[in-house]
Amino acid sequence: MKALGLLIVLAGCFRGGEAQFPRVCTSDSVLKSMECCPTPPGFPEPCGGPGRGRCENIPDPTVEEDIVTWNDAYNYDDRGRWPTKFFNRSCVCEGKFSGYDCTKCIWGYRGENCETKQKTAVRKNIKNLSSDEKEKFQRYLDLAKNTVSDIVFPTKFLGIFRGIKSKDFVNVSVYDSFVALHYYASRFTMPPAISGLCRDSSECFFDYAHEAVGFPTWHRKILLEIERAVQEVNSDPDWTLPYWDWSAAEENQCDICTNEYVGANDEDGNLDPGSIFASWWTICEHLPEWEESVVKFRTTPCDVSNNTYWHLKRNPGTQDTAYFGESMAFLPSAEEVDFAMRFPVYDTPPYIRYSNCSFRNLLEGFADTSTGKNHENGNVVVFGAHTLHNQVHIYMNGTMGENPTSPNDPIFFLHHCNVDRLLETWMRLYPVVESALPERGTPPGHNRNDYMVPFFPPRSHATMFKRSTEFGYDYEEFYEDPTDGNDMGECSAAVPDREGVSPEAIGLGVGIGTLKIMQQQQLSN
Ligand SMILES: *[C@@H]1O[C@H](CO)[C@@H](O)[C@H](O)[C@H]1NC(C)=O
Ligand SMILES: *[C@@H]1O[C@H](CO)[C@@H](O)[C@H](O)[C@H]1NC(C)=O
Ligand SMILES: *[C@@H]1O[C@H](CO)[C@@H](O)[C@H](O)[C@H]1NC(C)=O
Ligand SMILES: *[C@@H]1O[C@H](CO)[C@@H](O)[C@H](O)[C@H]1NC(C)=O
Ligand SMILES: CC(=O)N[C@H]1CO[C@H](CO)[C@@H](O)[C@@H]1O
Ligand SMILES: CC(=O)N[C@H]1CO[C@H](CO)[C@@H](O)[C@@H]1O
Ligand SMILES: [Cu+2]
Repeated sequence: MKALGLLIVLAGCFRGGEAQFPRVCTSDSVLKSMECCPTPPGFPEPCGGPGRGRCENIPDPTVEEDIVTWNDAYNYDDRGRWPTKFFNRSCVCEGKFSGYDCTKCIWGYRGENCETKQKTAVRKNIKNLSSDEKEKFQRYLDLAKNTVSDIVFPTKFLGIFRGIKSKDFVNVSVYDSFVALHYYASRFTMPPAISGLCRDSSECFFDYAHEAVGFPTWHRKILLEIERAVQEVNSDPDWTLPYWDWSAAEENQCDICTNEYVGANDEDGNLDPGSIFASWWTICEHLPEWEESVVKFRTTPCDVSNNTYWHLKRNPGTQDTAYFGESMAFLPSAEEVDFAMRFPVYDTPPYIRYSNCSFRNLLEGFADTSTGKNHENGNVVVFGAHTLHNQVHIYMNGTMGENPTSPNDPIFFLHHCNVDRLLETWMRLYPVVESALPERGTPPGHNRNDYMVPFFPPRSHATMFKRSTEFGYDYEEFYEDPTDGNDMGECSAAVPDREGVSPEAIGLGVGIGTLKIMQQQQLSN
């Protein structure tokens, strides 16, 4: 196994995009000041100065009534009221500039002054890549895996004690910075002393990227960030992340689990030495908190620089079906995707994994693709309870199966690129209005204007809820119009009239048709 010391350091060449935390902002004096407004190299002023960027106070968008409901999370968890536990000032860039010190361009623009609109980038089906492009995909990711990032991560929680120090932050590679980012956003359990305050188990953990309404927007952001990072590390601004259309895979089995793509594996789930990914280490796996508990909760961050112990595991199709259900031996089908696509309502209260008749919850995979409803029973895994996005993770039976650390496997980004393509398909079928995202009442970090944890400088979910072309990218192909079928399972009675209802007229953070569905739910409750 390689250690971080062996990483290729590109003489300070690589400069991260928008993630926690720029190394330059983790000196003791900067941490103490709570102001992360670096002066970019060659510029006289923080954030580049007039015309490029300025240092401003970070507003706290937290809805007060939510704090009452989720008090312990907002107060204990460092991620609550993100990022104000760490920084209260950051760069606000002007014009088309972006990044933590305003030295980058917003998506879709490039050039010295970021004024050149680039041609829309097209994310391709990985099965359609030329052999040259396939080789590049592997080589580019591998270089990102072996280059030090200028983004660092804390190995501690501030917790109720304050005062995190420079020495509590560690280096990671560019690729691993995205694993670490995802890990940091994922499920943390409250320590027993504090979890005593939770009303039920669903309130005793907090996940800023999953199991709630912010899942698609959060993952759209991480894809854009890693795509940009891979481009920069490899000096190829035209590279795009491919997607893997798992619903089109032959016999619903992994058709890219070969050395041509992400690597073949043996029967123990180890990658074939002929794959470049066989040499990849993984971080944050097999922590004691996971091994001890079926639900694999954790209470502490991990040392993301510790990369000497574990490597990738993948064993598609061999999942324990007695526990997870028969469907976990297969990838989700195109019919199931079509089913989800018929749901015009983006999300439904309470905007979590128990939401019924919600496009978001179907896509994320906590709703049954024949009924449209969640049918879990607390933390007990129910057969068939995991579909679409979740099913792909579990099916892989390995590193991908543990949600917090799943991005260790490069197939994660191909999978999520496809999930984003499904989101984009939905966005082209139904009106994309900000009011589809709830303004309040979600778990911490998932409201429309909440900042996505732990991206930095802060950026809300609402800013990601736009068509992909607004971010300068598009997909090679979309799903066919699924509106030709009309089966919506147990939600069918609520099939909305697609004509003539303006989402604005409905108001209250819901899209077309929601009103009827909500009325229907009230009737059936
Ligand atoms: C930001 O935090 C610093 C350090 O605690 C404090 O001195 C300063 O007043 C804060 N600024 C704002 C705008 O809250
Ligand atoms: C982290 O990486 C930077 C840049 O390569 C280096 O200057 C610094 O010494 C590293 N820190 C640690 C703790 O290894
Ligand atoms: C790295 O992680 C392994 C496995 O969890 C652990 O045994 C080891 O003590 C860790 N090393 C350090 C330096 O923390
Ligand atoms: C979702 O539907 C299931 C099955 O009908 C029901 O038990 C559950 O209470 C519903 N959940 C919500 C949040 O309404
Ligand atoms: C645009 C294009 O060539 N699309 C093809 C990509 O590969 C899939 C699956 O192999 C084909 O179905 C598409 O036609
Ligand atoms: C890594 C992993 O999840 N391995 C599991 C794969 O599936 C078998 C059962 O089919 C389990 O025993 C392994 O633990
Ligand atoms: Cu995720």
